Amino acid sequence: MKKLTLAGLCLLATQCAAPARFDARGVPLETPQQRDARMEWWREARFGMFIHWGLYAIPAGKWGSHDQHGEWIRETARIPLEEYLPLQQQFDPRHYDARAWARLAKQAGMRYVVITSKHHDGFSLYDSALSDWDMGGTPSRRDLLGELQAACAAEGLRFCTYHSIMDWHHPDYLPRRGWEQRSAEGAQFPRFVEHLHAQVAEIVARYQPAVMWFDGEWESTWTHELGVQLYAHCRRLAPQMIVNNRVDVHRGGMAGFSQSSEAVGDFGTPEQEVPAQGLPGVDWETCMTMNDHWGWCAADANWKSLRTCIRTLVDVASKGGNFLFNVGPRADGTFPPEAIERLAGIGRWMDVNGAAIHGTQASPLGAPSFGRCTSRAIDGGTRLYLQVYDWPANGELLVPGLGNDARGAHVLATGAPCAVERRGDALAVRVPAAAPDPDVSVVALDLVGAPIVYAAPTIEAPTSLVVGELEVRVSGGKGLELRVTTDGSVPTIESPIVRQLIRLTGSTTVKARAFHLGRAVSAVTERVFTAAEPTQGFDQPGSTTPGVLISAWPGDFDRLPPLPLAAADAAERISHAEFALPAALRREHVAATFQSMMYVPEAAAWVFELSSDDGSRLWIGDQLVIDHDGLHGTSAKQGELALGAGWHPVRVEWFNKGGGAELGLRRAKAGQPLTVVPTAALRAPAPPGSPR
Ligand code: H79
Repeated sequence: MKKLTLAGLCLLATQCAAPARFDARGVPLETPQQRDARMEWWREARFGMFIHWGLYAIPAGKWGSHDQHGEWIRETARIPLEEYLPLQQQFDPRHYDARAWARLAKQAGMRYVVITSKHHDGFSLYDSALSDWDMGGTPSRRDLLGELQAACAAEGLRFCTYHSIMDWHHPDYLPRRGWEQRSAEGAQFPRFVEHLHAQVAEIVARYQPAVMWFDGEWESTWTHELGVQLYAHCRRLAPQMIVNNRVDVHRGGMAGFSQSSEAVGDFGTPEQEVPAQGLPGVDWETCMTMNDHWGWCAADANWKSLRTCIRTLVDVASKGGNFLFNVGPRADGTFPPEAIERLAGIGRWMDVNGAAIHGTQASPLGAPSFGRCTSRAIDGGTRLYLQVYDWPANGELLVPGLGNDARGAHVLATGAPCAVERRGDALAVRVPAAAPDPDVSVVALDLVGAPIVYAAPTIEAPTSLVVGELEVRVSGGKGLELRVTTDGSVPTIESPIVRQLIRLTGSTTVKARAFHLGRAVSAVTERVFTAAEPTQGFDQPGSTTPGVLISAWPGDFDRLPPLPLAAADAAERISHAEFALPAALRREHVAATFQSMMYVPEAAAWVFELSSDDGSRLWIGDQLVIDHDGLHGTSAKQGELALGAGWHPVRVEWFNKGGGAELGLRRAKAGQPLTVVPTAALRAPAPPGSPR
């Protein structure tokens, strides 16, 4: 028998320890615990550096008379490819010092770095075997990513890459820019997808990025199916790698939140904004520029103040997200001094207050009036980091709406202990007269046990319509008593405590309030439920043609135009199986109505969800059920209506101005999961002129 070497044994052991198992889509299966383990470093990190570096740094934002371009310069200045190509020979990163970059990130308190391996201009910032439009074709041929990867490793930072799906250079990428003369003849998008997969494999093999950050997924050629394949590809290449949600479609524009439960991707990606309530229940990361551009723009002087930088980091952490803060290096490989200054300032703050950011959780109390809050579990209790923007003039920091006893408090910067007293519903922390930091001062407040927060209860039901009977759930903070009324009165200590679901049988106003230790401790939450008589359905659909009749009109609209009801007036008529776009309508500058009779199997409150890019409306009979008009990326809106069993006339209006085109209609009996309306439940009116 051949002797197994040690290396051979290790190989066997890893293969046996992790038998790869995949779901039907080819994505490796993982338990929630395995997912938590994979995400652990990223959740702990909270703060990372985004680096947008590429050929666009050479013009530095200036092209002709305009000096406010950025990494989009090829598009925004409409530069023909042959005029952009020479930049490759001019790229000379002579002062690039990866160790210096990594040190700046480390000293700022950042834990990971995400650099553009390829941006929308298609230029690979590394020597790619799959392209000549790459670093390997520049005079210096330096391995910029390799140097940064090594520097990150030396500083204990995770190295990650950003790779654009949209590609303005690859001949097989589609669509072409509207203004571009470049021929699309012979272009085959599937070949581009192969190229993309191959580049991702190359980057993973060479640089082992901890995160693969995709972008540019919104164009019409990129689909959910392609997203799933690319996600599965990444996770098969590197099972522990984290992949952002822009690998898939439907991220809901700049809000960055995946709209569909089918969507793949490990975290949401709000861009240039902090979601007001965070994104509860999902991992997310806000990415943001330090001035107004991602790529280097010499004339952009609109730098955020140090205070804004620190407060944005604090704000994101208080909502349970990560903050990916951008630097656009200059073409010579140096960071602009304004960026260095801010990184150093953030670092000075993080040296003192980093414990209030790294490894913390969202505020259990929302945003207190004095600023923000993060939290962490400590032995037998909870530490709240009170992040004070407005230092109290009277030396007393009031934390309202807390039921816990305090174990103590101290100023994070100095360790100085602070006395804590109960003051009604609030804990009052005695703090020194002077704020320890001009921008955000942190006070650590230790509580006994898990937070008992005097928040108003929530009242949940799958619908606000009562058809027959409806179950309503009232819930609220741990350790609190929830009392409800159904007669419109304000809940008191005499009102019944909710122990389970409440059953409604007619129009009812439900009011709920939290009580603790015999006293009302929250505002009153109220929700109105309305008894609804289901609209009668027809016994017959009045047509035997399955599906939907679409009538379309060309035009450049910003909102839904008044669309004629009569299909006879349409410029174009299409028969289609469902409320979705046929290939012929995946285009710009068009509006359409989709008409059908829809079968409803059961009298009930029905919930509908209309998703579209751009605007749309759903009518059932003469009821406007969903108004989702306006210019927007793919996003969904819901509405509800009580419908009787039988056939109902349904009309969807839709338009697309530019960019991607999407339309989808899903429905469910209230409380059930939404599904696409099946073709079998649809009968299209016969097109005008056809025999009856
Ligand atoms: O790399 C940086 C930018 O160059 C890139 N993302 C960051 C991280 C970026 N590309 N485009 N944009 C930012 C703004 C584009 C917004 C839109 Fe859309 C694209 C508007 C319509 C299509 C995405 C999809 C947002 C709304 C719908």
